[in-house]
Amino acid sequence: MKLSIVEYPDKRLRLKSKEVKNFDKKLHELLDSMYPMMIDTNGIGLASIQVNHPIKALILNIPDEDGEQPRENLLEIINPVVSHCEGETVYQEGCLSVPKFYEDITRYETLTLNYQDREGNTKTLEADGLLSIAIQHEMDHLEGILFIDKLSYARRKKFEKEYKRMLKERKSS
Ligand code: Y12
Ligand code: CO
Repeated sequence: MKLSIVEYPDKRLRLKSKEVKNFDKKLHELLDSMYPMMIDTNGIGLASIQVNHPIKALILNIPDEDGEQPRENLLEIINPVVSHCEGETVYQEGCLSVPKFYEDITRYETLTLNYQDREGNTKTLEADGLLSIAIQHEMDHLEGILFIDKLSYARRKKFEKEYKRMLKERKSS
């Protein structure tokens, strides 16, 4: 399946993703195509809405202590629901749909996640650190929310100005 990343300010990123009901070949093909796309673009997380498939599916591959992302560490998360979260943490986030921008964002420190795997099996995961942050970032995508929406008014204004300039430069080069 050929995929490309949908980038801000594309309105398709604002759609609310639909629950996955069929755990079929089509879903597996999508997940299988998202993985190389994420790795080739140096990503650690990708929601299917970012490749123009607004369903509640996301993948994560948090780098290990050597900075490697072996495929066996890949998490495929379908229909996620956070059942518990606590604490607060700040991390400089980036997003494949908002290229070249990184901003400090406050998130819950730890969470408990209920989700389904690609076969529809129910799973529970306790997450902290980067995994917890990445889950929250990707789950926001499922609601049409981007990390830049969490910036202060002044920071967002600055971002919009810089982003516009970046797009213009990219177009002319
Ligand atoms: C912590 C914070 C945010 C997340 C969400 C997942 N974010 C990413 O995977 C971001 C990837 C990313 C990759 C980039 O590199 C390339 O595109 C080659 C990048 O650089 C540029 O746009 C130039 C920006 C972001 C998880 C955990
Ligand atoms: Co993102």
